Amino acid sequence: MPANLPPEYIQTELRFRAAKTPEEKLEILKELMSLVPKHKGTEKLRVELKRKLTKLQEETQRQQKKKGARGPAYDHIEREGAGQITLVGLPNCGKSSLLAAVTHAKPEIAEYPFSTFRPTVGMMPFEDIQIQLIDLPPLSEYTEPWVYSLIRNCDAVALLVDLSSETVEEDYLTALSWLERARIRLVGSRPDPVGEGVAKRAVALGLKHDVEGAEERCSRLRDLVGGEFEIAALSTISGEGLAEMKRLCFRVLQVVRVYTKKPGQPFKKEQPYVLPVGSTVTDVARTIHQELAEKFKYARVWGSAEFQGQRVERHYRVQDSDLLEFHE
Ligand SMILES: Nc1nc2c(ncn2[C@@H]2O[C@H](COP(=O)(O)OP(=O)(O)O)[C@@H](O)[C@H]2O)c(=O)[nH]1
Ligand SMILES: [Mg+2]
Repeated sequence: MPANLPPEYIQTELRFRAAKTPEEKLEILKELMSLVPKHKGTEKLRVELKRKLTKLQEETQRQQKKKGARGPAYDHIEREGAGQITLVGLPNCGKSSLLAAVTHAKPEIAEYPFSTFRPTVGMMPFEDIQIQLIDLPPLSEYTEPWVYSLIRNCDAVALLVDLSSETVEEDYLTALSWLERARIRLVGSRPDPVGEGVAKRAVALGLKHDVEGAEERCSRLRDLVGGEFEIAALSTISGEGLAEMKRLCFRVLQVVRVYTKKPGQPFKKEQPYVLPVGSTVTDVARTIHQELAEKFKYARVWGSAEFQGQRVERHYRVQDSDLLEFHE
């Protein structure tokens, strides 16, 4: 900090740092700029403040536009890939680090406090498909309603628990109770139709498994989760557990991948069709084309059927990794 700044400057800067909204920051920043004497020694500071001003002005304009145009900013994120999973947990449990470790996304580095209050989306490759992950602000008394909207709208929740915390049980229950207050109930891979609010399929993930004592805390967590959800322990620093975490994410989505080929032609591995578990051969045909769904007579299946290339009827349920051939 350059010398010769008036004492009010320090006071005002403290207020600037404590300010919560961009609007508030903008006002204080203008005050701050007026307090800087104009001479050679403060030139760098003035450039820096001007840069912040421009950024804040852009930010407030963007937010106002969003508010005016379509209400709350972030409560819907377009689904991409095989399914959408939200990363949910208490502050500092390692959500953003996980997103950065398994996708190409770069969770925002916060220059201002509010800039961390945004969802970040990344695509996580799993075998031959991609799973969409959404990094969210933490669950706390400050959590904004759009965070819960995103959780309600996603396909499944990854509930993240910090294994470096002495209070894993309490942390886990606190996270659940924040969700409960928002009328979101986490369920295992078989959704239960009873109970209040929205039921969301979930997996539990213990993070920072590399720290001392994490294994012991993880087994305490396993006892508590008690077979309710599947659980994996992982570390973004050592990379252990990441492969298992991806498998669990795929499983919790409850989808199957199906490949197709034309009769008489060799199988060329391409992007699979992704459908809900329980889908039939006819559902697959409909995904390809309505016309095909109407006119095919039977299909041959390689994979789940008893015999390779077995002829199956329209209501045959496909399994993950099945290869299908439609006959008209
Ligand atoms: N030891 C260890 N620290 C981690 C790991 N993942 C994240 N952290 C640290 O935990 C802190 C919080 O991480 P962050 O991803 O920002 O958490 P978030 O607030 O939940 O998004 C940071 O200081 C990270 O460096 C991990 O696997 N092992
Ligand atoms: Mg974060």
